[in-house]
Amino acid sequence: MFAVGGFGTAHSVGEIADRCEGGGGGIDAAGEARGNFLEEPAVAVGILEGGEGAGKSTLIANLRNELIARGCDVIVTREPGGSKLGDHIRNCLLNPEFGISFGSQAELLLFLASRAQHIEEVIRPALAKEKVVLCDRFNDSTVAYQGVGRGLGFEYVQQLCDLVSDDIVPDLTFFLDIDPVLGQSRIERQKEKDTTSRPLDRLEAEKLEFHRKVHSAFHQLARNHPKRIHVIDASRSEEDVLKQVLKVIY
Ligand code: T5A
Repeated sequence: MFAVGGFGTAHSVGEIADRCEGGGGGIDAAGEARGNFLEEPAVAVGILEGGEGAGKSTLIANLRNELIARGCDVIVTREPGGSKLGDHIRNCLLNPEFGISFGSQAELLLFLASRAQHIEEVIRPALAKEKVVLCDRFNDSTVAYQGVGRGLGFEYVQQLCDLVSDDIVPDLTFFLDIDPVLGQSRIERQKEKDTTSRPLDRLEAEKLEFHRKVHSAFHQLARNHPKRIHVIDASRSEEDVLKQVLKVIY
């Protein structure tokens, strides 16, 4: 989750749960939603990170429903994208049919441009309205994919991310940990089932070696930020993945 209340202050997991359950909110033993969740002025943003096919989109939909059922005012957003400009940048970055090649530095700066706009247009206003923001990917993806996958440098990319995201500091991040081969096989299965689905995007189409580097970078990030980043075993069932995440939040 992103900073709650004053940005840039890291909040403990317990604090987020308290805030969400403050004022008697939450789900009681009979499964009923109780009272107002965010009684105190409090906002949180949860980040989901991980490799391809880890199940972020699936989890974010399930988590959103769960938080709404518990009385949270939730918005779901993603990167790259989340804003009109961001969606254009997303298309340019990921759509292989876009047909323009660019170097790693330009790729990095486009991801960061999308983030800057997303923060200004979506995240800050949502935080100001005391919403819970669930975001599919954020800074850690940039460090893992561009810093390590593309080889631009872990520290260098981390510093640029910090500059762009300024005082927006996640409280909680869930790294959906999955072996890249299993992630890839999920995507292939999905494509076999839905023949109208989009072709592999530019990053998905990278070689296994690239995805292995990205995967190990996420592990490095989790070791560097053990309080913020929670490693979730994403090879488990959808229900089990959601349970692991809820156990951290509540
Ligand atoms: N990127 C992004 C960068 O390089 N730098 C950056 O700074 C940022 C922000 C974004 C791409 O951009 C890169 C990373 C990415 O390559 P994206 O679409 O946002 O692209 O991210 P993807 O990882 O490509 O998203 P996917 O939709 O492919 O994967 P998800 O969301 O992780 O997985 P999901 O939920 O769609 O599930 C995939 C399949 O698996 C099944 C689902 O039903 C689906 O069929 N599934 C499960 N099966 C079994 N058990 C489970 N627990 C399952 N959960 C889901």
